[in-house]
Amino acid sequence: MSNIEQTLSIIKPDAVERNLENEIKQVFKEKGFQIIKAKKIKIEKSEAESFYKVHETKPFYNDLCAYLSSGPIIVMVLEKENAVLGNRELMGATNPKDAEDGTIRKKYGISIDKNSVHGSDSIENAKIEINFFFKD
Ligand code: IDP
Ligand code: MG
Repeated sequence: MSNIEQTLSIIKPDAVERNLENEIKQVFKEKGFQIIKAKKIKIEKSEAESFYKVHETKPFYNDLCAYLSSGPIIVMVLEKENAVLGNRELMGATNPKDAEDGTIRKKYGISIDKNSVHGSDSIENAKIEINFFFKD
């Protein structure tokens, strides 16, 4: 049975700054993801705070929001069979040090905060996050 899903992916400021946009998009395409929508934007800190609201009680929340709003990012809607989990697997562990070979964070991530990509963690959150950046 086909189970086509969409998920939200973000290429974070550390990767955009290193001109990795096209290289990372190519990784997604090679793994069978269709890039349905993509735009380069810079968000305000208040928007990052809203996007990452689930983390508001964490000690790293302020730094995280400052970071995501520190420079241009690429927000994308990716589509594929089981896209949400597939993207999480392709991204690798949150801390690049723990990420497996072949994952985006292993290859491009610099540190736990500068880990190059964001990906939705559930189908429910994918819908919320896609709507956050792409309200048509
Ligand atoms: P995820 O991006 O793998 O889903 P989350 O736990 O949702 O990881 O955390 C969101 C983002 O917050 C991470 O991608 C990372 O950049 C940052 N982060 C998570 N844990 C820490 C931490 O312990 N210190 C600093 N930054 C963190
Ligand atoms: Mg997360």
